[in-house]
Amino acid sequence: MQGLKEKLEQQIPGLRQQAREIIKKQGDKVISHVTVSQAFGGMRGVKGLVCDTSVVDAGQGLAIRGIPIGNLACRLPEEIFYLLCTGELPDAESLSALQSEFRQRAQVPPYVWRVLKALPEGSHPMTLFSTAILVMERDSVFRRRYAEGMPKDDYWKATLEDSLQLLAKLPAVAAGIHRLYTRRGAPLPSDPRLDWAADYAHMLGLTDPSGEFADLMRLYLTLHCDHEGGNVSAFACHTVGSALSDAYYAVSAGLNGLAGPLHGLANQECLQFVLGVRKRFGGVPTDEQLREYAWNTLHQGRVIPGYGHAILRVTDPRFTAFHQFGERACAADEIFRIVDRIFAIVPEVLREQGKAKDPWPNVDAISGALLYHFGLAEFDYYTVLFGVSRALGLCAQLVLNRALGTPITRPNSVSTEWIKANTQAAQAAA
Ligand code: NMX
Ligand code: MLT
Repeated sequence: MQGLKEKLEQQIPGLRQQAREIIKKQGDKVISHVTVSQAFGGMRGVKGLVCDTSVVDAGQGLAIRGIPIGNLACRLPEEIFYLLCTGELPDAESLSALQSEFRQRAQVPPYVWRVLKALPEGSHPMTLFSTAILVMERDSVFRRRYAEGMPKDDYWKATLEDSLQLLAKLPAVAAGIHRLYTRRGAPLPSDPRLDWAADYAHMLGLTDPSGEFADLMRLYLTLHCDHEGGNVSAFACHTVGSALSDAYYAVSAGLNGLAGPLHGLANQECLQFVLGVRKRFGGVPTDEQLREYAWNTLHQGRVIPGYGHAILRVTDPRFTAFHQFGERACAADEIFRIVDRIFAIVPEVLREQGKAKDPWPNVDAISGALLYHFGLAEFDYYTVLFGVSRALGLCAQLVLNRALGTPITRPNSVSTEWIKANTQAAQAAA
């Protein structure tokens, strides 16, 4: 057995050596070029970052350290965190050691609840979540040790400690936010006998006699953990972390990006869309009704939430994993059936419209339907669940970047005048 820190301690010298050699021998090789459209268009397709925790292939979707996400659907999120950080799944003892690291750090400081209660009525659950993380920054080991003159080689250790502290507390923080937001009362105490996801399910306080909701939470927190380095939450977290802002600042920044409707908030928008369909047709619509509804949405200039992706060009394997769960757990559920019909109709409509490069569903198209089935009905809370999971990947990426001494992110921007002058000059020369 090897604890996470010991395993990283063993791996990091080799990773540093490998990066140094690649830069020395291949540093001048061109791996990407940038067109004017990409500069104006969100840098789509520009290869300008290194991220080893996971890869997203347009035709296959997410693989964590080379393992397709579908093959990890039965794993615990704690195992996934170990895998993200080290490239290996933990053995039983290493897993149990990591779970005990989390348990030792799970107590949420009481000041968090005082701050959250003081936020104005109507604040979004993601605002509460990001604020809770930000206020815990007060306890950052990285910030304290940096001020004490910590050597650069140790940055990753302090980042790992901050990450463990943060991840250990997120289920309780997130569950407490749900209870606060829904006026269900004081946070429920954690049950130290449970794994990270099951404890979160337990602290949400929903009845779960079959244990299926806990299973859904394990799956949910595994599937959303990471999506390579260029998505908004990962890139925002990376950029903030690259200034040596500690994990609390960086993760909070990443989650603020996740809170956008084109990113993680799409999961709340999706359920709203599905409920809108049910309300409009009084149940599961016919295919023709649904086609018309989808076209109306597009004609109003709105996107169909949960469909399309910046990289993927196939059905998101995370959608497929949730779909398989839904078929087992709630195939007859009306909301699940509507999601299924949308899956049958919307790709065809988007293809016909011809704008979206990817007409297929992403993870957000289905996750809310499953939560709703199990009684988690407050859909403006859903992105918090996404955030608890995504924090695993954000933290793993931060630890590895601190280990490699990745420098501050600072690409160049150019002005429109510069683009005009340079493209015209190139045109004139041609
Ligand atoms: N419905 C309608 N139009 C769409 C959709 C969609 N689902 N997806 C893309 N388009 C449009 C897009 O708005 C753009 O239109 P315009 O030229 O008028 O600006 C055009 O198709 C080309 O966009 P793409 O290049 O295909 O997509 P892009 O890479 O820019 O954006 C998303 C990717 C995911 C932001 C986009 O597909 C979208 O807005 N989807 C709906 C929101 C969503 O599901 N987000 C969740 C992403 C996953 N996540 O977990 O974070
Ligand atoms: C994600 O999980 O981060 C989303 O699918 C968005 C993305 O990859 O751009």
